Amino acid sequence: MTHSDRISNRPSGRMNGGRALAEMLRLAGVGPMFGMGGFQLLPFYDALARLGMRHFLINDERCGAFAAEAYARVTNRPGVCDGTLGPGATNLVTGLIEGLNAGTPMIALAGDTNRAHSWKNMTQECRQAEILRPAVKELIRVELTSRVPELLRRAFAVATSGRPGPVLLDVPEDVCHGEHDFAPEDFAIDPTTLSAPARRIRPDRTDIARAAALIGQAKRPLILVGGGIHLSAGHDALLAFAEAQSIPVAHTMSGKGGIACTHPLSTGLFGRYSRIANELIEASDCLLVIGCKLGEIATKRYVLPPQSIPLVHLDILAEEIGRCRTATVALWGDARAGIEDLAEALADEAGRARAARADYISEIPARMAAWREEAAPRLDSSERPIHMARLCRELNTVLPADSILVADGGFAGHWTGLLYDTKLPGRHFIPDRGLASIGYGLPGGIGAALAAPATPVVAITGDGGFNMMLGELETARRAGIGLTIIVVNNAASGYVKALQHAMFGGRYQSSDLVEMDYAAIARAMGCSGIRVEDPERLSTALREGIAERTRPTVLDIVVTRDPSRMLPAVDNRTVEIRQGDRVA
Ligand SMILES: Cc1ncc(C[n+]2csc(CCOP(=O)(O)OP(=O)(O)O)c2C)c(N)n1
Ligand SMILES: [Mg+2]
Repeated sequence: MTHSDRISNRPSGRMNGGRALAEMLRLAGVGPMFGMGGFQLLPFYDALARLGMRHFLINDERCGAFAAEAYARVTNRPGVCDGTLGPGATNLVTGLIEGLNAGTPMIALAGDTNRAHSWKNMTQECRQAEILRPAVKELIRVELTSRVPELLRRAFAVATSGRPGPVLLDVPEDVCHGEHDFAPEDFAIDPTTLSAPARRIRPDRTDIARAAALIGQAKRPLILVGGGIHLSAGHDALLAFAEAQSIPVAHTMSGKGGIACTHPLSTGLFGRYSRIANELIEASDCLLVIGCKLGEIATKRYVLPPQSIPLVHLDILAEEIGRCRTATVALWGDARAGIEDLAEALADEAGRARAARADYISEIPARMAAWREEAAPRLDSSERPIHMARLCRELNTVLPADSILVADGGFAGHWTGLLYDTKLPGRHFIPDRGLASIGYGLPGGIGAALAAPATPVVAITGDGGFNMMLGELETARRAGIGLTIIVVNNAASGYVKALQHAMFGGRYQSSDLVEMDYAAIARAMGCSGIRVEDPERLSTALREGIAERTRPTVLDIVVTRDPSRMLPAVDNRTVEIRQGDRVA
């Protein structure tokens, strides 16, 4: 339904708060929603049924929030999830904080107590608004049924404007069940607030001129791009600018896909794990940081980039600029708008800049080729159990260009962050780096698959993360989605075990998992399941998973059990462990 169809079809008359919530979400054209019911929000559920809106029961509200978060990353439209009073609401916390830290637009509904009985120890009652408030960009308490449309309008505006983020509507039972006489004009929504970025702010012109002067005179400028490029949908502007000025691009895990990893100007991941990007940072004479907080992983615990290198920092959140590294020039604004302004300011210089930097940019493919040669024994390894680098190589070869790879918080994300190559710009790699919880992979894959039904979606997760979320395989099967889930089966909480190996003399405590056959479990749950122990079988298994369009496929990949070889940093030889160091 188009927006104009929706607004010509406004409801009116007497209805309960739950119906008003659903009518507003229908007007906003939201995608599939995720939640688990309870008495407080049942009028909302009933309205969804009557209106024929898509809503998926999940088996843990945390997963509903993760799925909604991933849905939002694929579409830039707010993902919607809900939880009932008390435990339903508190289970949303982890997923909402992922969205808060990653800047993802989301709208969450939480049922709350009937105000006639609040604070009388109602069943499931707790101080949920206080628990949830710091987990969201804004918590809106809905005190009157009549205000439901107005406050949902606000929720969209807050979720998609400035730095996007989650908004929680806390809805008391009596507001949801209570009725009000609505007029058609009550149901209105600003179409500009339905996807991020709702509005664009441009950096100050004087600051743009200063930044342009700095970049213009640089011999070895380098762009460091973070997840903000996706939120701003600035991919075309970034590529045009990088090519016009001959400036290579390095990315964080969230910024992967700012430009395609396969582009000759892409220097890959920088920070804790790097192929060639960290050495290019060290050798740079001007850094342009775009939509990136320069957090712990991006800066290798705040040692990169060196203070001596001039740095231009473009970000939508003014207060993030300079938090971890002093900016020589601060550009406060939208990533795409800021890049466009820099491109314009430097347009007359472009020809001269390209000529001057020809040797510099020709280094990038050469360095990448040298890195590839050095990494070849790992990328091409035929060892059993399977080497993680070999798995990443197979993903690079088999996944079609438009695929989306959702990566879980542990090793799955770090290995693919370093070694997976997106072939197109855009959100083709989705790691949960907002809060880096394990367990995001499967529910995130569900959200991404529902957001892009025609696109191959692969979720990669550790066995520990998968154990946390096993119940959601039932959700994925019920939803009938052709999601491929790769379980990196190392029979361990591997990250913890690897650190215990490296730093505590191999005293392993609570880091082993029992050997499981996740493919057999998947089959028992009515999904497709393939266990892969031989690296030569990887590509066929991946192709089978991608070809299965109506039910999930679990690929149970048996990888190394040797804790000395689990960390990507060990394998790429950038790690130096000293007492007290955080190596991963
Ligand atoms: C909810 C949560 N608990 C704990 C951690 C810390 N942590 C990071 S990776 C990891 C190991 C997870 O094991 P698994 O999912 O099997 O991944 P592996 O490291 O073995 O690849 C842990 C416990 C976390 N990130 N999130
Ligand atoms: Mg594991």
